[in-house]
Amino acid sequence: MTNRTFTMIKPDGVANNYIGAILAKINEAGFRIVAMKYTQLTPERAGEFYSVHKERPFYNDLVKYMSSGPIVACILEKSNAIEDFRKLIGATDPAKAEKGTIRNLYAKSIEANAVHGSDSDENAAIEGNFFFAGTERF
Ligand code: 3AN
Repeated sequence: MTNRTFTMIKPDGVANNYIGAILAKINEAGFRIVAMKYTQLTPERAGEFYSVHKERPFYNDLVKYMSSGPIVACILEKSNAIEDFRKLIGATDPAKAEKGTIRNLYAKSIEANAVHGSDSDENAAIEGNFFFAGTERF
């Protein structure tokens, strides 16, 4: 266990001015921000990030959506980071996300669901490196 996870505030979270509110929730829940970047993905880079979903029917729309506006990418640190962060953000579909979770509070739809959270230590490392490898110490 690495005690790290990776998150992205997605284009809807940024466009709706929820960066501050979402980062506050993340800090209040005890996560430390290890690296952070405000940027916009090209369709090619978004496609690469979500390549595990290539065969899913929503892949093309997801790639279009994730490259439609700026995002905030962060590496976060806390004990039990992966599981605790998944709990903090709630279910993929905000209609099913538990009350008080980030997706319950700030997301509008299953696609525009405000935040991403890694699902394993292995993917957290891959996703963190996708944004930060070779650019800074983290
Ligand atoms: P999570 O982000 O909760 O780990 P995944 O990994 O199953 O969920 O899906 C990745 C992303 O794909 C979601 N965050 C969401 O934006 C999009 N997505 C997942 N399921 C659907 C769906 N049924 N329709 C449209 N978009 C979806």
